[in-house]
Amino acid sequence: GLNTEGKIQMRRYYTAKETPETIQEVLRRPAQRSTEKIMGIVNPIIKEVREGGDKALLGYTHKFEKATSLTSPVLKAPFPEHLMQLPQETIDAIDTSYNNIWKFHAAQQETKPLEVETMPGVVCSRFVRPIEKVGLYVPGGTAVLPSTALMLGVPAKVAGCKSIVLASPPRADGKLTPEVVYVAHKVGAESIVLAGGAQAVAAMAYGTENVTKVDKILGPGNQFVTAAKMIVSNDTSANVSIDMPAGPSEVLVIGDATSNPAFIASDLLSQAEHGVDSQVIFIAIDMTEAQLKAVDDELHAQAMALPRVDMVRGAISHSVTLVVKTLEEAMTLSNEYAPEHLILQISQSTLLPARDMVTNAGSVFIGQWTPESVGDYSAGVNHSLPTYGYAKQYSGVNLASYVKHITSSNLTPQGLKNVGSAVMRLAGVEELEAHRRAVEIRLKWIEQNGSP
Ligand code: HSO
Ligand code: ZN
Repeated sequence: GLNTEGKIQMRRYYTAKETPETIQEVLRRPAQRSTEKIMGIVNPIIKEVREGGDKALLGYTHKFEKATSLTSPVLKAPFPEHLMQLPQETIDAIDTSYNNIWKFHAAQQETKPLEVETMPGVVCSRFVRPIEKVGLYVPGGTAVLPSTALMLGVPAKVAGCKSIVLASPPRADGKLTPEVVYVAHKVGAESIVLAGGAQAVAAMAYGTENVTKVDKILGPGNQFVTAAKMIVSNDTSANVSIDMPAGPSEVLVIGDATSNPAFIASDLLSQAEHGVDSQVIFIAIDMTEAQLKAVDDELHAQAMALPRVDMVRGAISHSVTLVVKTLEEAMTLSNEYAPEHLILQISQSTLLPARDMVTNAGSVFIGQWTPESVGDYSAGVNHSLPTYGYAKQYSGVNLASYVKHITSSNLTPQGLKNVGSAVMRLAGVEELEAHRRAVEIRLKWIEQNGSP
């Protein structure tokens, strides 16, 4: 249960002493609130915003954000200077992060179209085009997240999206944190939707008088935001897609006898402070009782000194330490868990072999000098990552999240001769006679007139 006063400590299991079923059970993510209940709340909100437009959207912002002085739900670029007044140190930090994120995502660009001649005269190619309009959801709630605005906005700009719409719930005074406005300005956002939750998602999916309807919605959020993203992406009349399902943040740290206990504890806590439903896992490879205790002691001592110790208590109450014998065993467990973040703090010579053994993870942090925080803010990698085991099938947000790949084919008469018989045969098998004849009519033409 929730550890409200005593020692802040993770439960510890020794895999050699437990059944695989028990280990699987302790690695289960905390249950999410039932989707049916959430859908019951979210569906009417979506309907209201879809039908009532700006007025309905503003109504929800007055109600949920208590921002009753707000008179328009949208702020259009250029954003007024006074809304992004910041200390120079903050500007510098945002600029440094912006530049690194830009470099890493720009390097993901495919510069020339892929072209393959599959048979003589049959040329297939693939080229990239940006998604025209994207909606970026930046959560409010217990923390202000300009870093999320960067992680979503910079690749959108690199990709060349024409319209970037940013949505974020305003404070009770109706304003957005100036850091987020500054980032919106830097990435060239055309507008900021001053709303949060399902209502913001609905506004971007269907459009309102002042909110631009977008083609894709990206960004993390609470269960209401996630449910809304799922609903609108399933509504063909909205014609909108989403990045991925999102759940609470999580980290899995792998350590061994060479790790620094204080560093390990600090990484576990940096994820645990995100929220009471976050989960952190520590896998210890062949560590002694004294070393395990050192990590526990550090975790408690560092946690007690944190402003968000209450969040940490909640997260740690459903977090565990697993003690294993080998790196192979640690990697097997990690791959099965498929963590959003995987931190490797193991002996230098095993770091790269371990990375090569990763099959499922959102983002990997290698070595003791690489805390997850650097990736959360400034290293250049994206922090919008698959959670809740979805790292098994989803990538984190990256440049490809903002583009479509379009293919083309281009045949010569000889190409059609080369591939035509296969097409006609298969069209025959499928009894789609018009398909077959579209080839036949051309081959006959060539036969009669000769190759042009
Ligand atoms: N660790 C979070 C991202 C974040 N951290 C934002 C700090 N700010 C994603 O799992
Ligand atoms: Zn974080």
